[in-house]
Amino acid sequence: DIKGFTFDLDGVITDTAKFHEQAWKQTAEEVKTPWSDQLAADLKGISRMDSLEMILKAGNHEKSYSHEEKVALADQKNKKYQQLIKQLTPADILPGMEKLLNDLKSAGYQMSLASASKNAPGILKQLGISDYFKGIVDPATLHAGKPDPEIFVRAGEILGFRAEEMIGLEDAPAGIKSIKGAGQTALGIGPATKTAVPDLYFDNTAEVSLAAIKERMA
Ligand code: B16
Ligand code: MG
Repeated sequence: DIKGFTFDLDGVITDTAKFHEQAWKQTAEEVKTPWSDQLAADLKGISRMDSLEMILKAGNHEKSYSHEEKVALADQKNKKYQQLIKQLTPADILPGMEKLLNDLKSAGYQMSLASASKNAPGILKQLGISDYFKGIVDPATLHAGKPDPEIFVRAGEILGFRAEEMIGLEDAPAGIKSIKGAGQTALGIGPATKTAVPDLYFDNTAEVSLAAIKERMA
């Protein structure tokens, strides 16, 4: 029996991807990496430092950046990002997601957050939905980011259920791999997740409801 849900944030609960993209684009310009939709898609769910490494690699830079320079570039990106997410309000919750959280809570399910974002606690606050979650994994304490299972294992530990009793929700292939590695049921949202073969699939957040999930699990 399903008892809990482990949620990704960006792309599942709210679309912060557009702000990440806007901020990373500036970094890419600065280090002269050509921007592409593929690069933007590959960065989804990937931690801040790993994202920077991918951008540097995509540019085939002759110059190698020192650790200090990388930290400075990542800090710069985060400042820009934090500036952009100041405008987030409850109206920015993706279609269907507040109803889902509400229905899950009413039905007695427990929820935790498995976001790679160090900005996640602030984002939940701005969206007005912090109280739905029993806890948030602190990504600063992880040894490896998505696709490693660790973050969803930890989100499961917050709830205290067995892996088979939990469903993880993700919009990125790296996240689906992480959920499956943790032994939870992987619910994929959007065509990009198909490459990682989610256990349950929905085209968009509006289609994800407790009723639809129950129907497909039956
Ligand atoms: P931060 P998620 C991820 O969020 C984003 O998809 C990814 O683009 C970002 O680099 C990562 O969080 C780290 O975010 O720089 O705020 O710590 O999809 O795991 O909710
Ligand atoms: Mg995501």
